[in-house]
Amino acid sequence: MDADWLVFHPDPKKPDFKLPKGAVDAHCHVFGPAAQFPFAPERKYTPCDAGKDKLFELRDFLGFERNVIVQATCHGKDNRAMVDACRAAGDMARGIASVGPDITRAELEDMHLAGVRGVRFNFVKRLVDATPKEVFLGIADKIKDLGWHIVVYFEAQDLAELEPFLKQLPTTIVVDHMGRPDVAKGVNHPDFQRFLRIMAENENIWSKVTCPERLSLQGPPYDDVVPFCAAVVDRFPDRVLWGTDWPHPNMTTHMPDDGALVDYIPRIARTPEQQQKLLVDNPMRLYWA
Ligand code: 0GY
Repeated sequence: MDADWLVFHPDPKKPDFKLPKGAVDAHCHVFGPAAQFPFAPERKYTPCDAGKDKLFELRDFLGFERNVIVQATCHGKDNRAMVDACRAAGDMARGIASVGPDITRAELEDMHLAGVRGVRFNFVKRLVDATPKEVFLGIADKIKDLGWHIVVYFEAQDLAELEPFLKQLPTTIVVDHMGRPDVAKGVNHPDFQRFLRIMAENENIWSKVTCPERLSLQGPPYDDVVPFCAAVVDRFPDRVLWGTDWPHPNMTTHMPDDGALVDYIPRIARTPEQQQKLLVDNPMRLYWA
């Protein structure tokens, strides 16, 4: 792994917040293990091993029932580690793949059988080389008949330029980490208001209210990110998802305690109704219907 890589928390706390029955960790990854599933040559980082067994252990420890495993960029378009984890979990996991324009229908159907329900389009420059939008549109066309959706990862400064592209996508869209707002600017800044407006105008756009540990300038317990997550949950309670982001790739300041992250949930989804939608009803509708 990279010399400065931060390894996931070895001993997270048991959450005080009791997750509702059937809760889904809707954003997490598996890394390798590299001896079985080598990392991609084009990767921008080399992580520690964080395989499916560790993920399922954490799922059970925190009180989740299901996972949505998102293909991590360190595995490029080689989805074998993610697909293997989905198969091993049986019906308790779904996957999001990264694919190229040459993907065949048979390959997509095979992944569908394993539990894959979407593809990820990544615009974060430190993670991937740029993919032309026409290529993404071609992939969108290939996956839409399977009932899959598209997860998009971008940073706040890119949203204005991406808006017309998002409007062209023919499926449900799930935005990672609220489009990574700059929390120093505050909820009322035009950048975050643009994100809320786009969600209001496009009912096919969902958001993960995830990764306070990435967005926070203050560090734990991430007070500065609460208003952003809460604003999205309050306005769009039927279109939000939550996940741990375990094993937390590319953290540089600190490694979050996954149990403390679970305790963050009632601060951003403040009623039992919001929590039920965020953790159970929404992910079940999108991934298991
Ligand atoms: C995340 C965030 C990051 C990395 C990846 O696939 C990835 O490599 O998603 C990041 O570095 O911001 O969602 O895990």
